[in-house]
Amino acid sequence: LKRVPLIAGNWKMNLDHLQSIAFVQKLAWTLKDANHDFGVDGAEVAVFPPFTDLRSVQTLIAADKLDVRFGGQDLSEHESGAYTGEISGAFLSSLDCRYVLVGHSERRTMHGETDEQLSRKVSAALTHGLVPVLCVGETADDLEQHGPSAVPVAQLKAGLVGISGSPEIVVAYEPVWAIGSGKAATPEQAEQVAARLRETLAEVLGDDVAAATRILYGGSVKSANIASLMREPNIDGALVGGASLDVAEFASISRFS
Ligand code: G2H
Repeated sequence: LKRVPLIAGNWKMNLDHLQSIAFVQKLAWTLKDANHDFGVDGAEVAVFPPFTDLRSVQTLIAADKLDVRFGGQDLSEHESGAYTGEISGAFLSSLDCRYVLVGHSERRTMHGETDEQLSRKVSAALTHGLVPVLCVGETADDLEQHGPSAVPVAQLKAGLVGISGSPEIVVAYEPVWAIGSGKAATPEQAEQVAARLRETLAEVLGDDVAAATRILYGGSVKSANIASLMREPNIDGALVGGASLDVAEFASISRFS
């Protein structure tokens, strides 16, 4: 079974709505110039702008029929109501988001998001037709105490509680020690955990879902390391932070070079 690679740019709290328009326009031109020659197998490209940029990004992508997907960086576990500051899955769907990040380590650590809450966010995303990109990953302490896969596997299992059938989800393995550090995991390290995550998907949701689900690596991905990561059999793309803010660099990553 062939999984279409996904190169996803997590802008975090960068680029306002005007900057986002300029960025997406330039990205589309850069990708077009390369004749859509994305990577070896042709990667899908997605961006995750701040919520306040989503309307601009949606409008531009629709108007210019750009081959770029987009999604939110988070969503509420709730449907609607008195949740000041929250954004629902329905709101994201209504803006044509295809994806939504769930449980990025910055949300887990800075906003205290728990595994229980994240499984409700995964359900909320699926309910609204969004593809959740469930982020998992261990800290340097976890790595020392429990080895490489234990925490990401536990987070994946916990995030899938209450999920059944054959949902489309994406899993992003982001070792916390590699995020924004300039020090990515080696392809071998990333592959070892990705393989365990795929086994876990098979245990929880069955072989077909495990075979179809894309597993991304995230943490200091750049054009200089993407090719070696993409050579690993269980790595189907990347969630890119800092390097996704530079159009040329992000376009280069989307071509795995
Ligand atoms: C991990 C990653 C994007 P960076 O947070 O999700 O960021 O590529 O800057 O390490």
